[in-house]
Amino acid sequence: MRIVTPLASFATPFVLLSALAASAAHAAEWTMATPYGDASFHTQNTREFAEDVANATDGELTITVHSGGSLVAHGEIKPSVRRGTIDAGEVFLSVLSNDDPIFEVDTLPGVAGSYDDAYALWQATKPIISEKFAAEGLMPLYAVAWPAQGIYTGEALTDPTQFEGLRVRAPNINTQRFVTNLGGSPTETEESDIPTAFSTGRVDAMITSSSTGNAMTAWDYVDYYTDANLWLPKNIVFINQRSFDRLDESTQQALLDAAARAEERGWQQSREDNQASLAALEENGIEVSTPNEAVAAALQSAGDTLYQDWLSRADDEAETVLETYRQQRPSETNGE
Ligand code: PCA
Repeated sequence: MRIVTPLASFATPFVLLSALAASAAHAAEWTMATPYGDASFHTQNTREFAEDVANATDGELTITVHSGGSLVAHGEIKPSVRRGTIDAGEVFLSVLSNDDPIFEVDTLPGVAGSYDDAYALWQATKPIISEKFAAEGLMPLYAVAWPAQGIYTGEALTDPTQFEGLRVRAPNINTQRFVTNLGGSPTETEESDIPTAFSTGRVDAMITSSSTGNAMTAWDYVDYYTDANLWLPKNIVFINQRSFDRLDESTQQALLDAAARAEERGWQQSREDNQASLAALEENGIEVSTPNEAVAAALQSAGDTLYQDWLSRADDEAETVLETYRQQRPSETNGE
């Protein structure tokens, strides 16, 4: 309540200042963690999202993005957002596969091998993924695909027997299983640890995208990229539901609108970054090719095993969602 005094004219600057202080105290300052470095288009998109939110809310909500796993390690991001230690996080969705097999639906071969299909898969699985997040007090904001995954090697990959004993860096458990199915020896390695893994000789090869190969200057360690179009896995950005509930309605809406823009921008950036990164790999001396018949057959068979393995773990709801997606996916309906 404002107390009117005869000294009101003197009090005016004070009242103004307190009003400012009150609105500053009311403004929300969020902390967000992502495991990916600043060279990744995902991180660039996320930073743009944070700026967009600050502008759209006139500073009522600011999000400070800590990249490269600098604040919270990848495996701790979801638990930290759940606890509310941080408000927002970004993770490689499929690293959550131990929580539920549905989270690795985008790292299965033969399910979605193009951007259009990958986007349709996200639309089809979003409700069930959101439901699982909600059960933990989390709210997904947006998800963006990486370019298709391929294989970086020191030698030209011409014969599937080359996988035997090959130490391959993989970004998640499913890719590790895939490497094992091929006869290789997988190691789960974070993006930020890729240079050390190669320079200390812990790995000889890696599975990732054109974008990550480019961002991590793969040409320092390997000479060949087999663009195998394995799958297009996603990153997901999510927040603590209680943090969201504390915002006023217009700030909530501004956040959701900025998230929708970030999702649209991110998928476009992914397509563009894929092209730019493939060119950058070649410019820096990496030979880019597609798998020959023998390698393709081995990838197919390793992938089939991976898929059967997933089916044996997934629940009925996940299988039903996947079946519905399969019937509606763009490559099915437009005859690609
Ligand atoms: N880059 C991330 C995830 C998938 C990708 O293309 C990585 O390799 O860690």
